[in-house]
Amino acid sequence: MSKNFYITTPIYYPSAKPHMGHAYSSIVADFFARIMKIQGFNVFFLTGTDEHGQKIQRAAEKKGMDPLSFCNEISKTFRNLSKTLNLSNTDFIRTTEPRHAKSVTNLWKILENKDEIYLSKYSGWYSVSDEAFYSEDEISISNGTKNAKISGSPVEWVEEESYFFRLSKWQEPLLKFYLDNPKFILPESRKNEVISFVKGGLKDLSVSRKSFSWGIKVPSNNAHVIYVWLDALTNYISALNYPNENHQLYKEFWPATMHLIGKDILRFHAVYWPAFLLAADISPPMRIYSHGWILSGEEKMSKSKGNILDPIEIIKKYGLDPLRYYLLKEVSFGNDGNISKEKLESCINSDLANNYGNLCQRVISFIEKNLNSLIPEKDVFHSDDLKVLNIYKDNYNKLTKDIDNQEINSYVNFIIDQLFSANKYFNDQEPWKKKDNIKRLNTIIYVSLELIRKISILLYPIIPESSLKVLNIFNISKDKINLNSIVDNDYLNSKSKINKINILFNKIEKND
Ligand code: ME8
Repeated sequence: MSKNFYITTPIYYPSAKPHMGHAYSSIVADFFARIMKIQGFNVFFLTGTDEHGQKIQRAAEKKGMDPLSFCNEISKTFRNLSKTLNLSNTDFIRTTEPRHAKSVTNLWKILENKDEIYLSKYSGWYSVSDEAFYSEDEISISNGTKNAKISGSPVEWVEEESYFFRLSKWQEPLLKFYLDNPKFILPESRKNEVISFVKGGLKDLSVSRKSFSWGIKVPSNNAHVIYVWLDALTNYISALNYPNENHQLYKEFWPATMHLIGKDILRFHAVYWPAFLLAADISPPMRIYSHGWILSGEEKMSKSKGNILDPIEIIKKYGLDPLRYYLLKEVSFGNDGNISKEKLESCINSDLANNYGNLCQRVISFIEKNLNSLIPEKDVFHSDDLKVLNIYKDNYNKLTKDIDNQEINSYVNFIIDQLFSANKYFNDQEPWKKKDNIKRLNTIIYVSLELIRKISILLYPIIPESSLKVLNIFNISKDKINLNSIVDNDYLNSKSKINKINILFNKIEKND
């Protein structure tokens, strides 16, 4: 298996400020980037902003700004959000950068030279909000307005000269590609959705617009701008220096291991993107994972619906790691999830403060009081010790399989079970009653420390800042974290001093 891992988030439209849905995709991608990193993978993690198209042009006009100044401003809020979310991204791409334009123009030329693109006329429905073309049967009428059934966004009639990509020609090759690569689209339910869409017949796709100018020009005909989705999808290779296919980044990281996206943009990623790439003789990515929506009440949270939750406000009130933990634990990955203050507070109080925080505090303060802050020397392990310690080794393969299959909830549940079992172990073993049997007392404390170390490593991709605070008591820094070390039962050096730790999570009082 290749030791390179390339993960991407969608590049977000800077038509308005980021919201919880964007934060969710980015946090999940960061989880995968970090967990692969601590398995020794060479990780490239890309995020960014998608800045061309009619939607952005209109949003800028509304503000009385030129599109680039408008994008400069809002793209910055997305870049700042990446920092606020503590993302470990390697790069942040903007589609208004020259490196990207070069890549898109090159891909266009290849497609045109291969006769995959031809000039004709488009007449049909277009949603500016989705930046998508819809056929008559994909439209419904409600309250006198015509909307796209799939997203509910309004559509308008467009009639203009346009270049077309021969998508229809790729129907059979795509179906074969899905068959040959059964895990290309996950979860399974989404794969079936895509396959039936493609089986339903593909029409050639309009890939240029003439009625506005904010975009990358068609190289052979400057009256046209390249369709924003063909432009945007190419970001995944422009960040690797495509068209320079000999560039180290391109050689190491393409095809991408996983494009993580929301289910709203599945068709673009699972149908159009592999078709463009196959047509240009470029390998498609290995996986498209399309997660569900973060709902506000029963509805999708979105800018156009005006029901957005501001991640910055939540982080200010509760802290980043609690939000990360909450989103990764409580949203059933792949499905829609509701976000509620009550559930977030219960995660903080029960799991983080009571379960993890307490375990660390109790064991550490016991060592400070009784063992001069030194990691004790262990004696032979009893069966009670081995039972709690070996579970990590016994489940290691299952855990890495969960990760490879994006079974986030199963991974988190394993950690929660181990937190309970570590707390129970400490309670049941009662080290405070073993002061006349120092060898046993030392062993119990050594085991408890090993459990804290193992759990903190597993928690690192979820709550990196808090986990590092705990690992710091053993002088384990970020670069030294290795997932595989959770199988060791005697990793810690006896006699070395443990560092101090402050309270990790404050409990939320009911009337806060
Ligand atoms: O579609 N719940 O950008 P976008 C969960 N520029 N995730 C959500 C969400 C919600 N309520 N709302 C948004 C675009 N997202 C294009 C992408 S990629 C080449 C171009 C997340 O700003 C989710 O990942 O509308 C969704 O797919 C993405 O943000 C859409 O972001």
